[in-house]
Amino acid sequence: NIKPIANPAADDASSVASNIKYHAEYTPTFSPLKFDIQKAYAATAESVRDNLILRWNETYKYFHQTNPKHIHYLSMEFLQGRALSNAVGNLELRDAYGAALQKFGFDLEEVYEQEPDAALGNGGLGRLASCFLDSLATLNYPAWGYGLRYKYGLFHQKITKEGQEEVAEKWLELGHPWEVVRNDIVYPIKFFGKTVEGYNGKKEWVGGEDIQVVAYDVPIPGYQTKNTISLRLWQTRAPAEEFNLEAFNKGEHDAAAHVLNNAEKICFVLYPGDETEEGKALRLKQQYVLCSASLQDIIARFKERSLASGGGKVNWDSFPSKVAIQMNDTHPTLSAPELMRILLDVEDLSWDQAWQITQATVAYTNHTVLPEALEKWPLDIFRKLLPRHFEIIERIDSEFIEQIVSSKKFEAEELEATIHSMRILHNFDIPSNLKALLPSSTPPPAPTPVKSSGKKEESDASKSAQKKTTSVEQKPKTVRMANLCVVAAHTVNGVAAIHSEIVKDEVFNDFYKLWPHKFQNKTNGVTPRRWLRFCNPELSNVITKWLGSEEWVLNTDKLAGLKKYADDKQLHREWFQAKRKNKVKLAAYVKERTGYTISPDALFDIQVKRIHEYKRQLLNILGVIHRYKQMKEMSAKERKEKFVPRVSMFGGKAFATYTQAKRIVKLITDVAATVNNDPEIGDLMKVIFVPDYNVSVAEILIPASELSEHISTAGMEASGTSNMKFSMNGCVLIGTLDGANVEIRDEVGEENFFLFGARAEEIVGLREERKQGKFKPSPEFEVVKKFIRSGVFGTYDYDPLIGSLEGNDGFGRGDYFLVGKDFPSYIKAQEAVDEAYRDMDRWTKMSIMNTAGSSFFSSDRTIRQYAQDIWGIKPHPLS
Ligand code: DL6
Repeated sequence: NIKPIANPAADDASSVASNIKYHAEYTPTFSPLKFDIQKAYAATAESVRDNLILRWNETYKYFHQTNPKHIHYLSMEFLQGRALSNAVGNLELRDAYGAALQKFGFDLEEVYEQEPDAALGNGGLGRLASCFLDSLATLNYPAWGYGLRYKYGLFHQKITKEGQEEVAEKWLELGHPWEVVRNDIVYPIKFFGKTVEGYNGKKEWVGGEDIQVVAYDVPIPGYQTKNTISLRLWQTRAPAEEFNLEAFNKGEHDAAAHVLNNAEKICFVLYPGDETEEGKALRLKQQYVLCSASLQDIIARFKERSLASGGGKVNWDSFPSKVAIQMNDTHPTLSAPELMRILLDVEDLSWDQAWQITQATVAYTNHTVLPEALEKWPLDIFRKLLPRHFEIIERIDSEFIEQIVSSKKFEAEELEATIHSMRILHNFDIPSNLKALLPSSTPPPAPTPVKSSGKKEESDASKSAQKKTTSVEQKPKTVRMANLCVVAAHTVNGVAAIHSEIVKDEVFNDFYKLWPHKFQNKTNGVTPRRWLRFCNPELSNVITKWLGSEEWVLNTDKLAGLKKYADDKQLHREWFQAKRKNKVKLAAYVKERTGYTISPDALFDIQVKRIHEYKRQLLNILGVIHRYKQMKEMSAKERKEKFVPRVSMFGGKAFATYTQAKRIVKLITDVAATVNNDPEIGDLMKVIFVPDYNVSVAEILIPASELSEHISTAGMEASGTSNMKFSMNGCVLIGTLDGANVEIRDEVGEENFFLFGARAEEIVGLREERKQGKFKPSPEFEVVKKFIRSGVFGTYDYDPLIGSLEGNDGFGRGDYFLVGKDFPSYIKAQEAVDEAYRDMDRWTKMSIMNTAGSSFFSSDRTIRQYAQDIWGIKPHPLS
């Protein structure tokens, strides 16, 4: 008997229920008559979207009228997770929607669970982008997110007897109520073709392949504000005329749709395999689509607003005072040459004016020191696909060489080699006019052998010794995107204090010498809304009760107020109860997803992140095996005395072509199968691999965690952000001095962090020591490897994995990630964990101190710093 009404402003239970009913009937995406939970989700999402659309349109209108400077955050990944729970939380409509759904017999939490995660990311980089959008909206900054709408996401991970299997992610199959297609926002995109000189000497890019993009907008609501900003995702397509009807009618069906498929496949998957030329070209196409579409859009809006305020004339010099562009890693690097192309070829600006505008507009965040992630494009592919951009980059590169020479910051005798190591075009001859600028004393560079490509190749920029002998002869010519980023950007930032130092001292050291003013640090952060308030209502209620208000959700500095109660026994009881409820929930989830039963009384020890050798999930599982072997050699009584019951949980995806990472997944699941079925061990030890780790899974795991592992080889993890989420949720970290661990440990106190392992500054020396055969692994380490090889965990061939710890990793470098070196100190730190956990008072205090010390790691703090130090934007709250 609820009357269907369209009432977008509804915020009481009855009108919300009417609105849900209205959508179930009038915004149909499922058949009539039935009203099951899936339909309830779709109708609820439409209803919440009504609330958002009002705010969204108002925000757009307000920003359009007041025309403030905007930040445009370009990212290949946005790991948004579920939208419904987040929107209901940010709009503070939980009670109204909970009660409304109850009228139809549905539970709000269960309705939330119907939503598949928006699968537009891979890991920390993408989730950071999504946290940033939440903070930008919440803090009322004028902002846009720009990305691609991948039909099949990255992949859905299945765990089978063979290990990881990848299948297409079907997040769009049942529709996605959070996106609004903007049929009027369509731009052309060109690939291939050639450049010709036009009638007035202007360059024109002609011929080639022409496709289109159309905009899909996703609303991003702020918390306790009306401001709602947009994530604009581009979908590629071909114009209908490209469908060859004649061929189709002749029965040539594939050929008839060839152009359409070619356009659509650009947005099929995130990070398509790039081992083939086709794969590389597809990735480059994706990057260009993101940059070109976003730039055309940004410029169209700028022109419209500039014309309106400038009496019919566009004031190009004001562009950088209206537009900031952040390149999230190197994937959006083409933003710089694309902005140049449009300003030069379309808008007719001079080179100098266009370059000045571009440099004042774009900024670059580096998220990795891994050389294989600093992208380089083979010349042939790049020049063929983007001929005009190549010309523009050639000129940027030449002018950059002139700058290096005129700076006089580099030794004359090393100048030529330094130029080769810094310039954008790698392994190219220096143009003769520029060669003439070099001091005659510069000796010709000595030839070096061609390096193999692959994941262990070391950074050109970081290897200063190598730079001095670089030869251009017969080496593959590439376009180095990271170098282009640093040249084009006004600011380059790292994502944690230690990482930003490595960026300056190693990765881009020569660039730092040239332009010290460009380099900054912006330590990452996470949104306390999704990552504490909404995912952990149990603990949030305790925090709010003890702090006296919910102010901490917007001002995490308030969390420090918990410190003074860290010894209070009543708080300990409430804290423990909250954690335990979350553990019970996780245990049920684990049972459902894996079939394994785990005890909520055990210590929950979690490592969730992309599977990568440098993140050292291998060290974790070797530690587990060591523990298991020790247990097997003890009497039941001894076992119980020495070890606290523990569940070691893992989650994360291995990139489809990363064989070694997939072997690690296989080892974990094999160990789980053996240990979990060992009746002697029982609840003392369980090993779980949680399949298809994503944002929603993290929202269950993190609140239930007690210990979490951030155990990368020091100097290799740029920051990490899950470390911040865990700590914020009262989880104690075990970790190396790497990435943001360093700052977390400083904030929470060293007695509340289990530290182990070599330090970043020792790594080079330790690798050298190994190379020279001076390193002797500990006996326990040898025993663990032998134990695996004995076949106790099955017959899978683990030799390539275990062998990589011994000096036959295929690259001539044994144990590059120093697992063997850090193993003894890791084991010791794990023993200290057991000891601390036996004393629940001590452990609970450590847990409280982690939450209390996490205020710095809010993405609100990070975004304020970017806004002030890099983007020059100000809050514009809607009244
Ligand atoms: O800055 C976000 C995130 C960091 O927290 C991680 O430490 C870092 O690995 C990740 N970087 C990337 C880039 N590619 N790689 N590898 O995902 O960024």
